Formats: sequence, structure tokens, C-alpha cells
Amino acid sequence: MTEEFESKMSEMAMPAFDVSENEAAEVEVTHCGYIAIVGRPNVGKSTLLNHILGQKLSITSRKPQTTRDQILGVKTEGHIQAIYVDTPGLHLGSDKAMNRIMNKTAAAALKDVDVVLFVIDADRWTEEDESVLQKVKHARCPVILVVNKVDQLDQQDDLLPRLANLSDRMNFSQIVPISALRNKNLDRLERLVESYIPEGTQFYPEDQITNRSSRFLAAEIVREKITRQLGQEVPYEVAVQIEEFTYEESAIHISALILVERNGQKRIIIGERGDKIKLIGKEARIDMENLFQHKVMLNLWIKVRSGWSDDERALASLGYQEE
Ligand SMILES: Nc1nc2c(ncn2[C@@H]2O[C@H](COP(=O)(O)OP(=O)(O)OP(=O)(O)O)[C@@H](O)[C@H]2O)c(=O)[nH]1
Ligand SMILES: [Mg+2]
Repeated sequence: MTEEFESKMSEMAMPAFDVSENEAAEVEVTHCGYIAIVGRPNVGKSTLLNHILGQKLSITSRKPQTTRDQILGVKTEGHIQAIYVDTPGLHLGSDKAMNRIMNKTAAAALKDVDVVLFVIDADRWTEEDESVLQKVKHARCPVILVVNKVDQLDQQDDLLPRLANLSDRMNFSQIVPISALRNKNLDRLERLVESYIPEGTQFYPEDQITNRSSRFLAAEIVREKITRQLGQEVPYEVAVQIEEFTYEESAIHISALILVERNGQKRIIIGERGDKIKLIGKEARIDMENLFQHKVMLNLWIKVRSGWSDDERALASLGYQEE
């Protein structure tokens, strides 16, 4: 392009009348939409959300049933706001109150969204995936099948016949193979998601990344570190309550109470001479400092309250409500 041509083009782009900056902003078309991330436990839903946001927001672990509450991750890029809804893994089995609440939370996310990301593990299709599929079929919006953990497949050329098989299960809008952990193909997935986000006013300011409070995020970080320390113990039998959260110029002071079901769990979490709880505290503090961009002073307490994860009243007091 010659300079002369460029300057002519910019002249042509000038408005014929004077529009102040504010008025120009008002006529800009914005997009905003909700995207539900669903799937059975442990397929990598929260990892996917964190990598899309480029920030660790939702906790993850090798154990199933890590995510317990719905959590929103907001990504605003220019005129498009994508509001991702991370959900607890939909699962079969146990009818404890906590399990019922988690399944309901996940199922509710399928309503009133603009796109559904149905996440599975590339390596296998299980009975639980089948049960999620039956729920997803009732969604009244496009469903994208996200085939995660492709990095774990032995031979990459295994993938095509697998994808062809999967496409027979339902009329998916698209099937996208990815590796959330290794950031593979996430760009493509995001562009695809954007194409389904309708015009609309943006709900969140552009620098807001979640609907959750700092207290909630702090409790989740502690829960993640504990879940990672517990062996075969059931992660949903641990709850964390923030008793103090005070912001000061010098540091944020946080006190967290860890509730467990059994004495054995308390012993594991404390560890020999308290070495485990120290490690949990240290790792949690580092994550909190990264998230809040501020120095954190963290205190941890631990209490046994048996039966709380099947006790409706105890659950309600911790913020888990059955409707
Ligand atoms: N190899 C590999 N591992 C992954 C990938 N994505 C997630 N993971 C791992 O899978 C495990 C489960 O990840 P999460 O993100 O906690 O899974 P989730 O679906 O949110 O699980 P729930 O909250 O329990 O329903 C973690 O150990 C992740 O590191 C991936 O692309 N490749
Ligand atoms: Mg999760």
C-alpha cells in the first residue's frame, strides 16, 4: 500500500460529523454469553477453564469430585464477553446429600446457557459419560464435544477413528480434540465458542474474572491442597470455612477452619509432627498471594465434625443448599 493510498483511506474513514468518544462507544455492538462446561468427574473441566482464563481460578486435582460448586470464569476480549460456568462432575452412584447437591448444580448449568462444552477423556468412554450425554441431549443450545487429554493417547493417529465413533452418539455442533493441560487447540475452541455468543450487554466489568468472592476462592485453595494430600480418603468429606479475611496494607490475614468427617482424616492432614499441615499452609499461601497479588498471612485450624457431608443442616450452614 502506498502512503498516499493509506492517507486517503484514513480520510474516508473519518466520520462525516463530529462524534465524541462517549457517543461512539454507545453504538458499539457488544456480545455476551454463557458457556457451560460439563462432564463426568476428573475429565479436566476446571483445568480447561483455568487455561482459557490464563489464570488459576478453579481448583483441580487427580481425584474425582474436586469441584463442588458452580464457579464462573469471565473472559472479556474487546467486544466479546464469554462467561464460562465450571460445574461439579456429573456422576452416578452414592446418594449422599452432598452428591445430590453436586449433581443438581451441574445439571442446572445446562439451562439458560448459549453453548455447552461437553468434556470427555480422549482415552475412554464410560457409563458416566453416557449418562452425561443423556442430560446434554436435552440442552436447547449448541453442544460442542471437547475431547480432552489427547496428549495421553499412545498414537496420535488413533484419534480420527475415535472422533468418528463419537460423532455417532449425538448431533454435536462440533467435535474438538484438545489438551487443556498442554494448551493444545484451545485457541480454536475459544474462537468456535465466540461464534456462538449472541449480541448483548456485557454483565461484568472487563477486568472482573469471576462471580466468586475472595473468601470463597481462598477456601477453595485450601481445599485443593488438602485434597491433594489425602490418599484414598474421600475428598468431599473435607470442607473449609473462612473465619477471618482482613485486608491490610501490609498483608491479608486469613484464618481457615478445616472440617473433616473422621479422626483418621485429621491425623493425615496434620501429618507427623505437623509437617503435612505446614506444607498445605505454605502451598495455599503461595497460590493465594498469586491470585490476590498481595502478601498473605494464613492460619489453619482443623476440627472433626462427623457426618456433616450427609447432614442437610450442616451442609446448609456451609453454603450448600438442596432445593
Ligand atoms: N494429561 C493430561 N491431564 C489433564 C489434562 N487436563 C486435565 N488433566 C488432569 O486431570 C485431572 C483432573 O482435572 P480437573 O480439571 O480437576 O478435572 P475436573 O473435570 O474439573 O474434575 P471434577 O471437578 O472432579 O469434576 C488433573 O490431575 C489434571 O491435571 C490434559 O489435557 N492432559
Ligand atoms: Mg473441576
